[in-house]
Amino acid sequence: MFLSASSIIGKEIDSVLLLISGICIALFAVIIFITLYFVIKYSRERNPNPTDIEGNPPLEIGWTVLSIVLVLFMFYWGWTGYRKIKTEVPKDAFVVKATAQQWLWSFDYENGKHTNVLNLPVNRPVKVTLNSRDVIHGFYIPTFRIKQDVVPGAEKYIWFTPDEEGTYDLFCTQYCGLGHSGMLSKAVVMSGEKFQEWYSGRTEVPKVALAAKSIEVMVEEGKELYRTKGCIACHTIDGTKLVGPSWKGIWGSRVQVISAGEQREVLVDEEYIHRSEFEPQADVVVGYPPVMPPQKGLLTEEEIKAITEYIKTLK
Ligand SMILES: [Cu+2]
Repeated sequence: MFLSASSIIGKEIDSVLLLISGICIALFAVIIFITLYFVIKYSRERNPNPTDIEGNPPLEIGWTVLSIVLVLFMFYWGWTGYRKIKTEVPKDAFVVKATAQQWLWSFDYENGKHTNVLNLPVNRPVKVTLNSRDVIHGFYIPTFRIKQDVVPGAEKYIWFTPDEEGTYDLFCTQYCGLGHSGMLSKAVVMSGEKFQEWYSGRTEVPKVALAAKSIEVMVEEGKELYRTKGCIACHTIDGTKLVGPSWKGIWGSRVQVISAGEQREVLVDEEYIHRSEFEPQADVVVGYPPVMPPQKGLLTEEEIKAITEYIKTLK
């Protein structure tokens, strides 16, 4: 029929919507039918002398009461679902802290895991607490049928139970600045075992192995980080200007930057890329706004190296 929901509450919301739409379509058909019937029955040809129609109390009371009951029934069904979303968070809900900032999402788990995609176990209630580092953002996962504004300084949350495994879109729904349309992420719903394996860290590459990584592996990782860490929202790889300069061909080039109010020329090398990640405001490329969020705490040294290797390949 249409794209079905992938959460328990989502399926309930869909059935309420379907029921209300069904009632509306049925009423519409009845009203149109009766209207046409009277237009024909009382046309001038069939009814040359206008008929004086008196009121009909039983009929009038009947449709008034019936309409009230119908509207209250729809309200009740919608209200109970809404109340569920807003209040009844199950005690055993899995808690994830989501942080929105211009222009990326990050997620913190109770055991210290930190990601840019929302990893979740299937069939377990999840409570996502919502925090903003800057402006108002909107947390929206269409397939779960949930949406909640993320307001700086306010404690907001949303909860749901994903009941189908898969990878789903996660959007920001409040216009939050130049990179808004690129503020995308994913919700990945996995089986309980698969999730536990990831959550307990058994699938992670041990730290010692990192030193031995080949350049090819690092380039691939950099490419992945470019998308998952939100770089893609502001930097293109095809030369197009976006909020920030394109990465195409910058490696080894000389760029004009503003450093502490003064213009100077710098070489794009490892040191410059590192500084641009951790202190983006230190050197701002001429012609671009100083809006990049510092990546300290969001990117590790290894990840910056991987991104640097990736940038080197963008000739
Ligand atoms: Cu946003």
